[in-house]
Amino acid sequence: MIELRKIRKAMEKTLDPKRYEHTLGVEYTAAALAMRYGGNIQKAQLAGLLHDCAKCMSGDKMIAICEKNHAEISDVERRNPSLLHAKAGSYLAKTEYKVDDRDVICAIWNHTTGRPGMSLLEKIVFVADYIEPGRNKAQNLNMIRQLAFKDLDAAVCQILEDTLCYLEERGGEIDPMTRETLEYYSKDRKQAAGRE
Ligand code: DGI
Ligand code: FE
Ligand code: FE
Repeated sequence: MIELRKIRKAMEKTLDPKRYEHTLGVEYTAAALAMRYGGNIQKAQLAGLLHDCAKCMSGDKMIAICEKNHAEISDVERRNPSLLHAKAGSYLAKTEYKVDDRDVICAIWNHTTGRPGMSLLEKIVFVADYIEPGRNKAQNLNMIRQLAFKDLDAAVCQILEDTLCYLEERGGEIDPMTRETLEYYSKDRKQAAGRE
């Protein structure tokens, strides 16, 4: 396993101080969630540390990294290149930081919109990103922080609902994947409730 200490140093160099603090917050929150749900703690830390590694780049740079790697860039992503920091970051994790673990790469790739059928690690990074202690703006944060340690899928669902609500209020363009993920997790939960 790659040395976490080295990655931490690299992130301190490449990110601005606030983003670096956020990154450390996601690292240890992801570790705590991995403990709670029996996931791989080191992988959670690694994915947490690297999830925003492309965040401080320009939109053009992120587009260039994605094009170089032949990633499809949707129209929504082209209009909102900040969405691409997840995909660009996942390529950087592979090439610059030598991560070869598929699950870690996917957790970085999907950390902004989520995706239907996420692995445990993907859900952990998605949720840790939203609830780490440095976050203070989103509504329902206290509730979601508690929920995250009780029912991870329910937390994923609530985060997506609140994100969509925030984007709708703000007039932000919605990536279809954000909606698909919510549909998947709300359906899943309704079915589970029906079985009880
Ligand atoms: O990179 P972070 O700020 O730590 O967190 P993130 O990668 O989850 O990105 C958060 C931002 O992404 C937040 O402002 C909401 C936005 N976002 C999530 N889903 C969508 C979206 N933005 C747009 N335009 N469309 C989406 O579907
Ligand atoms: Fe991010
Ligand atoms: Fe983040």
